[in-house]
Amino acid sequence: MRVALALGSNVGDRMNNLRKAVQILDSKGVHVVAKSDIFETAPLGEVEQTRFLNACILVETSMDAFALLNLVKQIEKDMGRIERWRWGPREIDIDLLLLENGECIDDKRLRIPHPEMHRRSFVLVPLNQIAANWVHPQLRVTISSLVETLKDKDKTLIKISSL
Ligand code: PH2
Ligand code: MG
Ligand code: MG
Repeated sequence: MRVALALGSNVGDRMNNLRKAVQILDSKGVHVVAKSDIFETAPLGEVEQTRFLNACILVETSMDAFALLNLVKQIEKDMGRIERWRWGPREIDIDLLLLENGECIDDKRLRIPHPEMHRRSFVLVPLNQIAANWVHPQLRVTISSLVETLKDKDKTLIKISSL
């Protein structure tokens, strides 16, 4: 199964946090097959907080989506993420976005496609670098056409580095 994941960090060494998450996933047998660039993005949420670094990756795994969810939650914890408020600062956030086969999941622990992904430039812009022709199974449009729907000012994220 191929899965698109979003990575975000705005606490500590943000770039190192993103890279470490990729390394740990790879070491756990979740094969990273594509990586976007790293972008610096304005925080979405109610309170003032540090700017995020965001990126997306595609992984190939034999795990099902729930096993992968358990793994990413464990990695977040092992990397020192502590519970704060919703949309608050985080050392590392790893979100399941889309399954390549178009499967949808609507569970209280996991919703795929990620319910906010189509509105978030910090997800769509990096994802468009590595999965432009993946289709959002509910909206029935490609990632590249979702990027088109963003306002111009949101499309221009600051590219920091490769992942
Ligand atoms: N994640 C959030 C809330 N706000 N803002 C940016 N720029 N990047 C994120 O990854 C992010 C956010 C909750 O997951
Ligand atoms: Mg998130
Ligand atoms: Mg999350």
